[in-house]
Amino acid sequence: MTKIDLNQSTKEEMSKHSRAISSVVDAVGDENKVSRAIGKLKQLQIAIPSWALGTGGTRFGRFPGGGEPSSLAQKIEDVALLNRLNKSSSSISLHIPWDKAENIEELKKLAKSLDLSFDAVNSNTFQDQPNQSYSYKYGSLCHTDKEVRQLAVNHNKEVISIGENLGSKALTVWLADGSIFPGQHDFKSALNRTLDSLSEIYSSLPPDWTMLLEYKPYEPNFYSMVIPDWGTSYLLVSELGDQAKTLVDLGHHLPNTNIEQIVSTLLFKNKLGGFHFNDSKYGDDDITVGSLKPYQLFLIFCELVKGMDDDPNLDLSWMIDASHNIKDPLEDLLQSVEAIKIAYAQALLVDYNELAFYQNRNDISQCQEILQEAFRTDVRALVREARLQLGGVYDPIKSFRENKIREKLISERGVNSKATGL
Ligand code: AFD
Ligand code: MN
Ligand code: MN
Repeated sequence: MTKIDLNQSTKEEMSKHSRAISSVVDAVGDENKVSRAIGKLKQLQIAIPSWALGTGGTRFGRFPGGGEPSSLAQKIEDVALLNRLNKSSSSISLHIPWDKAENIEELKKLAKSLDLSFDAVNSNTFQDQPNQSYSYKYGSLCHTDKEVRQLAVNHNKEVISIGENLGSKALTVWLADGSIFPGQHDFKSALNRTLDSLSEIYSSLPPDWTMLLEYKPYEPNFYSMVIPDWGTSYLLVSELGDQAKTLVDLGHHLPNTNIEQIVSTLLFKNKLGGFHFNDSKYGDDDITVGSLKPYQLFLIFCELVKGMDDDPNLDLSWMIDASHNIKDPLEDLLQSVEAIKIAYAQALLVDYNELAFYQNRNDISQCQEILQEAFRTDVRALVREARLQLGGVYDPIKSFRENKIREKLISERGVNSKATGL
């Protein structure tokens, strides 16, 4: 593993930081509220997707940088590096079979030695694996052939048992199933077969597990997806039972969809399972969280803070799902975690009783004033204070660069395969 001795925060940094904290306290006008927010920020840990530690690429090409991980051990080590910097990434979400490993017991020891745990495990029935007995070309859990559906069900059951061995407590199911042409699918029978397959998977869930069911309006199918929207996911997870919940992937909505309202509706029925955080302009762009729509992210967190206030036992899966093409994957992930924490910190500043007071009076301007006052408060010092209290660094990106972590990874692992094109 790459040996990194992190520089400590400088005196200048620390004096700047204490000035910044005092200005937030002045802006908020309530020191207790600020320290409560810092306490909650320390608790929020974001799972890092194993598939985002290297360059993802698109169907038009992949331009990998250097030193990217080429084994699950190296992916675990990369998450540990992130967590040493930000102390907010203490778990990894695996993708099976990409992350299947012979030496799993060794990897469990490695993760434990690095204080990392395993979050949700993701199944993969959107690709055919070598020597696969049946093809997923025309779908998996929805397929017209029972043998294909059974293969996909068995794969999900295998993923659950791998996850159990790792201490994971959730299975994420995202289906690429759908149709490209009108007439290809009978919508109702495809949905019914999918529910039937999911029920068999659900029946093998350990009692303390959750099935997280994603939805997506298009891609890789372009005319219809079997689970295209939150309503279909909600319909399915409601049929399956209490251990099935909907997973909201921010990039899985058509442009201008009101995601914060979906989050609130799912919370209303206790069917919000968690998130795949990312950002996007038009489609499932999987780019850095908060890089385009920070206000949307803040509004989502406002619903979450209200939801957590209503139900202190609300237990969600907080995960990133991103694919990096032109930025350093580790820098991108550091920025994404920071953006999530900033949105959370801003949402913690809103006085929801005051907001309700003005909502009940239909004083819409004042409602907006309350929200935008919080959104316009620079809370980075709170996020930094929470990180420093946990033993993280003053500035993760700066520290990543000053300590030449990428250069060290390149010298240890070499420059990865050349850029690929069509
Ligand atoms: C793709 C899918 C979906 C899934 C992820 C990991 O759109 O978001 O969760 O891959 O399998 O982004
Ligand atoms: Mn996703
Ligand atoms: Mn996606």
